[in-house]
Amino acid sequence: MSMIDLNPYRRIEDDLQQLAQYTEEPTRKGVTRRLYSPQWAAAQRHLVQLMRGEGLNPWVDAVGNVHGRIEGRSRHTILTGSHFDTVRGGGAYDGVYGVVAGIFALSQIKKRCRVPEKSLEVVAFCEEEGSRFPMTCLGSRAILGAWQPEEVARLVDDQGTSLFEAMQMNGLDWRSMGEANRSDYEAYIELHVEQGPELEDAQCAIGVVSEIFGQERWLVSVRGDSAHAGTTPLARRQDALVAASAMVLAINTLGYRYEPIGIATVGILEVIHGSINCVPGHVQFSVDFRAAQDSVRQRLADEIRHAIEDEAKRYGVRVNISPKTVAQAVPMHESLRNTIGERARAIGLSQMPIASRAGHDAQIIAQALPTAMIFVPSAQGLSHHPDEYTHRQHLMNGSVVLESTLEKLANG
Ligand code: HGY
Ligand code: MN
Ligand code: MN
Ligand code: MN
Repeated sequence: MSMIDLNPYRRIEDDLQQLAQYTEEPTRKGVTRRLYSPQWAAAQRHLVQLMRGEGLNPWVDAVGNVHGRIEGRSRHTILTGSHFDTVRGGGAYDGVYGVVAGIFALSQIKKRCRVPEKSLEVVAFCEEEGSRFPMTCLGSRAILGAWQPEEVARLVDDQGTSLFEAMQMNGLDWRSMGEANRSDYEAYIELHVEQGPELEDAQCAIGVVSEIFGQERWLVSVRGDSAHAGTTPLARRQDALVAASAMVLAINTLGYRYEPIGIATVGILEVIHGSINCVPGHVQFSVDFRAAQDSVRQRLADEIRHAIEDEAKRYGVRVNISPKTVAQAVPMHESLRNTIGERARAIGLSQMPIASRAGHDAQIIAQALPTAMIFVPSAQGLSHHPDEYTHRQHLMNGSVVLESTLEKLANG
């Protein structure tokens, strides 16, 4: 590292702190920036300014992704970037680190070699988390044309606002969504915080992602019978919450059984019209489950479904399972992985292969283009958490490896 002047890279952390101020819940710790909210729109404008300041001629596409570009001798384009939405109460690094570092990498390359052989582009994807509408990776799906109009037309948030209405409020027209689709991309490199503890535990600077776990999200509705909390004998109840609790525990037991090749989580559980003196009659909960291979995810899905149905029978309640989203497991591109590994080695950084248990835009893009990911350590493995943190040195390390990889891919 000693040969590289890292001083200019320090601003990446400052930029991330500035972006963290665009949050829907300013009184709550952490960052909440869901798709098409006013704070999302403010962050989008900030990113446009940032790219403009670096001479990357930014533009916003038909779904709200922000792009910046260096025109090379050829139109063939190497793409980098990540997303700038967050989960509720998320951190300041997940997603937007890859965007800011990508902008910075392009600006450095532009200063050094005015016209690269291939074009370079950075994209800030509008949405990856699925934290407002029940769909993930809208931004990356849109640039690949990998979305179904019927599916997108049905999306509604928990306030009853449709995706199309939310787009309209941001000056976007869903009828033009197809225009975000591009065919000049040749490869995609995404830099991201690890979001887990492996790199920190191994004291390793750079993770070269080997594969991304596939994941599925379900919504489960449990219907029993609401009743009086004082007068209804326990044995006569059809308590939807007690049944759902048994289901949650069964899903957790399956998670333990599949770890480390699979994992399962209930993240939302809600008593519909619950009240303190009523036996709960209707409960809804989410299931998020993931696996390294699609065949394993399929097996896990069957077992979760069985467990839910078994508990429903035991407690005399009815269940309805609606699958919401699926993303397939994907390996990362071997020669791109090698290039990242070589660049990290040349810079003198330690590295290791690592599987991603988190979902990423790279997971969608890998289905169409050679794709790879670079990870840097997350303090205590925390992510989707207000205390998500990556040390400035790690932020700089990842940026240098990204920049070096992009330059290599653009110039050969
Ligand atoms: O949920 C995920 O894996 C990702 O962080 N969106
Ligand atoms: Mn992310
Ligand atoms: Mn995330
Ligand atoms: Mn069974």
